[in-house]
Amino acid sequence: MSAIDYSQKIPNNVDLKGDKRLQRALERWQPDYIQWWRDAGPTDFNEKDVYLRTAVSVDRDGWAHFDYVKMPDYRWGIFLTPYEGQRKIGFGDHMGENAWDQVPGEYRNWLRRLIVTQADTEPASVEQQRLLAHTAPSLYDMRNLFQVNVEEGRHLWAMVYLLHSYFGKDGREEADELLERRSGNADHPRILTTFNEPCQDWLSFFCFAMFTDRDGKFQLLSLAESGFDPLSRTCRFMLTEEAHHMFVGQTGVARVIRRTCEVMNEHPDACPSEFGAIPLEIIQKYVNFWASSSLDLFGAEVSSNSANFFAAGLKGRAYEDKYDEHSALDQGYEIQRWKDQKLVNDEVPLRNAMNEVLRDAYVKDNLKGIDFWNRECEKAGNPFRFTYPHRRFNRTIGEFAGVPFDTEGNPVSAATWAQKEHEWLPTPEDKGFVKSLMQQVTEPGKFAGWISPPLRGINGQEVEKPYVML
Ligand code: BYC
Ligand code: FE
Ligand code: FE
Repeated sequence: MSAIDYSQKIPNNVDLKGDKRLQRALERWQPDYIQWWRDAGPTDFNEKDVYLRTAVSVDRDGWAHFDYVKMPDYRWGIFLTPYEGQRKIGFGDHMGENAWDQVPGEYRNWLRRLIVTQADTEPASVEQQRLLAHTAPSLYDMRNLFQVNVEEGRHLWAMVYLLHSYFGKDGREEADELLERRSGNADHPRILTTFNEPCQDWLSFFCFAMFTDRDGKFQLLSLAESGFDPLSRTCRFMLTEEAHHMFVGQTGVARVIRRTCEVMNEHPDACPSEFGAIPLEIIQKYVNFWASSSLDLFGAEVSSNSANFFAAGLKGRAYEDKYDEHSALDQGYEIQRWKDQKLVNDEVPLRNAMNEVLRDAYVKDNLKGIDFWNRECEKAGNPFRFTYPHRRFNRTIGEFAGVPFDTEGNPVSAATWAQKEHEWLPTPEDKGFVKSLMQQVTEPGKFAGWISPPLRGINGQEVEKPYVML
């Protein structure tokens, strides 16, 4: 294991001090990053002590250190999983060749674009979540929000390290622009759709962490296969942090469901909204929105970009080792397309379907989370069951973009869509109601009335711990 050098301004296990030019470039970027954090990150909590996990090594069992820290003092560092001898490229046209320690000239632009797109999502999510602490349902939840935020900040660092180290002047320019785009800004938006959507209440935040951070998991898995070794090793370490983000999402929604079921059992003849809980139908609509928006993040079903990335060995499939064959040549993939107002089956070359292959794996992973939520209903004796919307529902990217489908994937007329939309997606009234419940709770161990407490605290601590010192 390579040691983390904490005496440096930028904690790292990449021997930054051995490369003075790079170190200086990153040290010049650092104050701009902190300024961005103060301008666009969590507002008004920068002077508070927060019980946070910091990555201090890449040791499987001891990588995290928990302590109180003020967020701007968080030690955002650069950690790659250790070099484990010469890796071989595991797929595509360069299968079996040595993985690259430098960027191959012919793939420079594609690789930069992939890294910039990945990087852009990280600060975007922090921007989307910047006001949420003001309405946190507990100190436990506020701390989890900040944990996710600082780690997304670290993921930005991870990508900026690659841009600065391997892409010269244009890499440095891209790194600067990452601090200039803003989520939802009409003139200067973030790159991908979902990262420009407002995320202004905690039900949205939990759905985002469940569905959108899970896109992160799958994109990182596919980039972890990359023939560009520094990217692969960076993504591998990012994945260790990502698990907690999805935990926050999945258990967050589960706790909302548990609370609603409890209220419904206490008041079987009333709408739970009368008692300050969120009706299960509204939760389902939020699920429909964030799930469908996040499905767009995999790109078009048929994509020559994805074929090029795979052929070049830049972006593989999640868990590429599990496949028997790694060239993906001379193979087809069965997909559905929307042609002449009809759904038709079509077989496309497998390499062109790589976005869809990754989306398949992602959908499967989400279904486990839906089952987890339905167990909450079952335990409470509530007959309601959550569903995952069909991948054709409410899409804005790819084959089904802009075409009306119901949540089960059946094509519907524009008139039916207009009539039913309010049953499928949150209405302004739903959002208004959810917003009306969002009141900050700051007493340690206390929780807002619309959400149950978690089963346990963070890092073996009690739920009552003052996770944020206000
Ligand atoms: N929004 O050939 P296609 C995370 C564009 S999340 C807007 O299908 P491709 C995180 C596309 O760029 C993980 N535009 O595209 C989560 C292309 O543009 P050009 C983020 C979109 O390239 C929570 C055009 O449409 N990581 O880490 O095969 C919190 C044609 O489409 C969208 C990555 O995304 C969209 N949704 O696939 C914090 C990994 N979809 O060339 C963090 C890196 C497509 O015509 N990115 N377009 O200008 C990629 O691998 C690919 O860029 C994509 C797109 C899979 C996103
Ligand atoms: Fe991330
Ligand atoms: Fe994340």
